[in-house]
Amino acid sequence: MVTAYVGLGSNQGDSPENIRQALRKLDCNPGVSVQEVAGLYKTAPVGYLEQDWFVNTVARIETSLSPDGLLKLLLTIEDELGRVRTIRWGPRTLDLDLLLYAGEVIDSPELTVPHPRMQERAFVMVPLAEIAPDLLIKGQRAEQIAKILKKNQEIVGTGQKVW
Ligand code: A4P
Ligand code: MG
Repeated sequence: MVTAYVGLGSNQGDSPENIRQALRKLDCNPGVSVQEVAGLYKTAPVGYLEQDWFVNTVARIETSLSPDGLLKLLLTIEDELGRVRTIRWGPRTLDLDLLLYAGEVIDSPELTVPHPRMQERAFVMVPLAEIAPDLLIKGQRAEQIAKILKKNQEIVGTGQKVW
């Protein structure tokens, strides 16, 4: 078993419910156990701006799946929860990103880990810092990165927990 972190985001449909269902599906897989999930955050869209705010959170899991196996599971859950891919960075019922996998560095055509944009994004780093403040990302503490990003990206903690 190794530790991995998964980012969850939604800005279509019942976003908290989409995230709750995604976590349930993840935990139901025999190769995955959900350990801890940050609260839900409302976040301004990044990248493609003409869309609603997102609901985001981050989960820590234990897994016996390989990185590719885990990515496949994430893509399957996205499909099951009705995600239709249209615009890159555009609206989605559910987006699951593999952020970190056991401290591994992976660079294949299908999978890049650590997720290449995570340390620039408050919607990833703020919930990540809530459950893993001391985690080091390129030598810097998650909490420190989150504190800086929070200053110029809009993010509101709701205090709502779905796990
Ligand atoms: N892929 C490669 N590495 C990974 C990884 N570490 N985790 C590949 C997940 N997928 C990875 O992803 C396209 C392909 O990336 C996958 O098939 C997989 O093989 P996608 O989810 O279909 O495309 P996308 O999400 O539209 O694009 P991308 O570049 O992954 O976007 P991001 O970085 O996921 O950003 N604003 C707010 N506030 N909150 C959000 O959650 N999300 C996005 C999406 C943009 N703006 C946002 C939010
Ligand atoms: Mg994605």
